[in-house]
Amino acid sequence: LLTLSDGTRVTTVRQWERRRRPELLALLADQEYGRTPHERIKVKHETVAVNPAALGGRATSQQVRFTFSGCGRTVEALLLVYVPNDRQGRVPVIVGYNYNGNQTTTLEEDVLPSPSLRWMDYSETAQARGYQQSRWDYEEAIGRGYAVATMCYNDIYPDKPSLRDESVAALFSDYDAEGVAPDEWQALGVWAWGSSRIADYLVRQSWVDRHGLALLGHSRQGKAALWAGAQDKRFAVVISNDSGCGGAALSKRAFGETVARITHSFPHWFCTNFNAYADREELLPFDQHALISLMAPRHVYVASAEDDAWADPHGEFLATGYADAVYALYGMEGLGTKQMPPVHQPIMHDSGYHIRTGKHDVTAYDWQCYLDFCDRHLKR
Ligand code: GTR
Repeated sequence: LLTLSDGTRVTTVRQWERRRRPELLALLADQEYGRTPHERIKVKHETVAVNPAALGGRATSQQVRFTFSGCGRTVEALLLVYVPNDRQGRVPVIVGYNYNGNQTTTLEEDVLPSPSLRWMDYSETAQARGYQQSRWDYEEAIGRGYAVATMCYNDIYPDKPSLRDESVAALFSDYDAEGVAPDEWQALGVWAWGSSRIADYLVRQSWVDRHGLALLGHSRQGKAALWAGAQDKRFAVVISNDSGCGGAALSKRAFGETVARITHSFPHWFCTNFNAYADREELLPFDQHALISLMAPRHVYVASAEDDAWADPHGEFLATGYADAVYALYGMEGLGTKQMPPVHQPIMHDSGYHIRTGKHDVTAYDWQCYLDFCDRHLKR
């Protein structure tokens, strides 16, 4: 982590920030996630619904339509925000994508279905109101003084290779429907970009503490959250829940999901340069601890689940711990141990980690830990 490509040892924050950090960002873009375009496309925001009596009167919900446009086309996305009614001044915000649509994150009747539902062939059950409400502990977050902002990730890039033309990527001027360049961004890169557009909106709201943005992602969205947080320093806390291969887990362990498996099952997630590391992880010029370390001196929290071997909990723990070297440069405290903690014994320093019992999921226990970690770092 602390050796430049020319062999120079990095011993100061200045060298890290001026030389090594940009070098790693460029490597991750070229070889794994693809380049994020510099071009700015048009985004329009319209508040389509406000409910001051949401969550039994404890919150105000706002639903905001984002219309992205470029190259004569548009893509619509819908942001759902819950803001605590009992607040003094600005509040921190937990930002995260949901999987099956905003309407699946809550039982509240007025929450509109996400526009991308029309692309996805979810069963009635999978798109039903409240279907994934257990993953969104709005009550707890609101009670602890946090707003929550969520959008369906499919609104930004519908998660199928065949739907690339319907994604936000197709709005950029160098988009080529016929093929992708080897270092071109694909879904993970586009999802990460979308999180930054949510941040653009939030930091302009009068109720938002712009220094209090936490980005939370589960699984494939845990991967995208780390990549977004690496690029966008407005996210003061980045939380990766069960992100596994291409997220927090070390690729070179090749334990659970491997580069070969993931690039084969999901050819539209990473840039195509990444395919070259299938069964050849040892050739990667970095590993995922590099991605995690790019959050420093901001805060990163990684979580695993005991029955989620596919995501390689031990590899997620080790990668988080290897990033300690960069926190140390800043005089900050990383995990501070190479010994994996037992279940339900979170480590919460400048970076953090826990493993809980149970399967691949986001649970109330995870939210408790994330809010505890945010309390430490976002509440002033
Ligand atoms: C799995 C995939 C994982 C993870 C997961 C998810 O099928 O192998 O990398 O992304 O999906 O996003 O739920």
